[in-house]
Amino acid sequence: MGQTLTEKILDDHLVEGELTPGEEIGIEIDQVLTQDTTGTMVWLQFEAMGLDEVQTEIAAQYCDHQTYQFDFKNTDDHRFLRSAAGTYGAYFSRPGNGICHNVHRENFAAPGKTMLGSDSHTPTPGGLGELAIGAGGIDVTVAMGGAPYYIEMPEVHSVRLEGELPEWATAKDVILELLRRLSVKGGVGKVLEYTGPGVETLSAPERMTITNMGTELGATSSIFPTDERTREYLEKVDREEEFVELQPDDDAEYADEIVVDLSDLEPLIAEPSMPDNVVPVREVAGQDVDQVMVGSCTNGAFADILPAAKMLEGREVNMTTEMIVAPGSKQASEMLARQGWVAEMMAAGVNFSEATCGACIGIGHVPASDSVSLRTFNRNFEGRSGIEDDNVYLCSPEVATAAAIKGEIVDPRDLADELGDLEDPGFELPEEYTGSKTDLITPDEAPDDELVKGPNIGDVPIKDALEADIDGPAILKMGDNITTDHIIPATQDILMYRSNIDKLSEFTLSRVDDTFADRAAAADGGWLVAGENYGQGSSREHAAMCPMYLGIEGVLAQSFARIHRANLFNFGLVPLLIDEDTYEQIEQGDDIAVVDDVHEGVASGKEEFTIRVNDDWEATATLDASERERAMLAAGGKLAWTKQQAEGGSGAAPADD
Ligand code: MIC
Ligand code: SF4
Repeated sequence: MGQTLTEKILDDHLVEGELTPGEEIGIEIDQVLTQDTTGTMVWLQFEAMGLDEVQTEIAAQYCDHQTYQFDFKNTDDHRFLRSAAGTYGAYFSRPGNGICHNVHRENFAAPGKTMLGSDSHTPTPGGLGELAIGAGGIDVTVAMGGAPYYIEMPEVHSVRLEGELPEWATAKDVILELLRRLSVKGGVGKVLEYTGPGVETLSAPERMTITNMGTELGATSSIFPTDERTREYLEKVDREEEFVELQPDDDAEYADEIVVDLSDLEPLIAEPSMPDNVVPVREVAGQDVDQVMVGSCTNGAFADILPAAKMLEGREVNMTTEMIVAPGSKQASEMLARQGWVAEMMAAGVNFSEATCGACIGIGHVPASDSVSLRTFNRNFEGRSGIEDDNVYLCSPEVATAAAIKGEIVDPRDLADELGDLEDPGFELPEEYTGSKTDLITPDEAPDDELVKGPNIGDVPIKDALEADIDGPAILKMGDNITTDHIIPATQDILMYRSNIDKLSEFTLSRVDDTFADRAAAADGGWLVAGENYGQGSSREHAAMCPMYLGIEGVLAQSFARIHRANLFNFGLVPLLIDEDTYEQIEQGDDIAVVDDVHEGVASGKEEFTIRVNDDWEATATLDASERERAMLAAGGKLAWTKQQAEGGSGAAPADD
């Protein structure tokens, strides 16, 4: 039987297991990526594991999420990260050089490689045929130490693209259409592999908008085959020699297929406050818009900003709307500046931002109260923009710019009719990517060879081994689709404590219930209870680490998002699945005891545990876990397990060896 492209790359990197969906496989990782807000923990864990040198072909540390450095704590984090990259042998991308996914694709992403990154949008280079997966920091640490990455073999689904995008429809509309059809849970447990004749109509940056936002579907990864369009991009970034032609076999078998006819697409928009609330732009036209932002790792590339610049040539941003452009990389800023587009946009009324994540997580450009913001980003979870009850819409740069011109949401096709001289700017790649490399420090030229830790850099918390009994209150009951932005928000006031778990944990779940952290710390253990897709969104392991630090012992949920589920195992919290009836019956404050010996059950492979609620009724809760996950959980988490293994004689090597 023929292989899918995903299977080919996995086969090439397989060190353990078989490529059967649902089975655990171990794969070799070629590249790792980490960023400032997850990276400090990655390197502290690298140090705690006694590892002394990066083992992957490429490891790159980016400083991108909080580059304004409002507080010495962020600057200290960046200083620590530079020292860690130098000490252990990683590339270091200085604050302001750009968003990790953008800088990585410009400099390192290559067809056929595998990558693990401590950021959920790591799959972006899937648009260049790289199989890239987002993970919690400690998984990245271990992979960087040279050990395989273990993952449940995903199902490979084909997204067959047919036809060609009509005027004013863009790559963003392709992924919004998939979100409309499949929802934020639709990709869980799957790799989405793009196939069909429509593929060749999309350039590599357009493909990367799609693979980037596959994360919002919950997909493990998204990938395109490689072809002349891939070669074209690699040539333009001066890495043509890294081109490899990669296609699935003609008789490859996919678990399922979804067909998208590109020629049927029209400008789409995700309404507040979930990326899958997608409707045609025309349905919400006429809505006043206070703020427009073009940028982020989804639509912040040079070729994404160029259409906005062209649309604004000789025009002005509406008086009642503020427009901000935040390029995804300094290279994009530099090229736009050298070609005169920055001046053109400024003259039209645009404010320019540093190449940073910033506003995407509520750092800078926070919308006004009771206002509407249109963004070309990938997430619009409630409150993420930095203000509660926000109204953030997600759309393409073309739709965003049309709104900036008109001052209200408008389908760009209608605006073109109205203005008479507005043309679809199309999607154009530069002749070559010419930005300077000054801000990317190679391991060879690193100025540091020892760690520099400011006062805000704390220790990595380690949990004790799992106990026999778990008996405690349901400290918080939540609904479906709780995001990691609910669990540990990433706004500036909170983000600056990412390296200081003692302080960070005070903010745990504050967006759901601001009494939670105090109540959890006061209780002697307890549970979190949630509906479907608990922990969707980011890869931040702090969303598991902080509840653990506050004494939470387990999470009862109807289902878990992939990365967060792994993070719960990594930090020793027992993730148990419950059915809808049990979820409905449990009330916040109920006392929940596991009847069985939890430690013994976890270690011995037991799947069904009995929970007794208020000493009154019982239900079954399921632990769906591999042997490796069980061993880790029983030990108290990945770090405790790794240390145990090292003490047991396997040396300083990561336990996954
Ligand atoms: C996000 O988009 O939510 C983030 C901020 O990039 C996170 C990483 C983090 O929380 O540090 C992600 O996507 O993993
Ligand atoms: Fe940065 Fe936003 Fe992309 Fe996350 S989604 S990496 S915060 S730009």
